[in-house]
Amino acid sequence: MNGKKKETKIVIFGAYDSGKTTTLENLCEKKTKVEYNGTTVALDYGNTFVDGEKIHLFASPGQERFHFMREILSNGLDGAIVVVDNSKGVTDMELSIMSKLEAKSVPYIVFANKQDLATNELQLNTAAQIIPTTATCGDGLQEGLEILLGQL
Ligand SMILES: Nc1nc2c(ncn2[C@@H]2O[C@H](COP(=O)(O)OP(=O)(O)O)[C@@H](O)[C@H]2O)c(=O)[nH]1
Ligand SMILES: [Mg+2]
Repeated sequence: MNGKKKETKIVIFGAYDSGKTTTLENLCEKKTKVEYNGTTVALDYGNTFVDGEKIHLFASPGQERFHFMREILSNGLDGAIVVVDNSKGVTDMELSIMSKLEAKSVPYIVFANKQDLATNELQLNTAAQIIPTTATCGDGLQEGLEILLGQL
């Protein structure tokens, strides 16, 4: 131990348009986006402090062609948030990310986002907790992050 305070790396996964960038922007005070025509091309980054601990948040691009970027972002992550657009339901890509996280024993939480538009409760065959969120107004985000941090 070098006496430095621990810093935590959280990666936000999810399909294209599920609300990852909006989630990150609402959780963080300082942020950087790499976008082209309004969509994330490389990554979003932001950080925040929870109970004095610095939390680094990265959001990955959802499209399949950015698979390599998700791999890079996943190096050394402490925990993950999977943002699902619950007005559309879970995608195969999100199910595959959840099974990879489980295989690597990475703690994660699912944000059932766009709750303002959703008509059903998100049902998943997972031990992970599912938190209803509305990223555009911030509902559920901070609570969800704190629940995840409590599991690390
Ligand atoms: N109604 C509603 N729209 C949302 C919510 N979260 C995100 N959006 C919208 O969904 C679109 C995609 O969001 P974005 O964060 O860019 O998705 P990303 O591709 O996962 O980064 C944007 O138009 C957001 O304003 C939500 O909770 N409710
Ligand atoms: Mg984005």
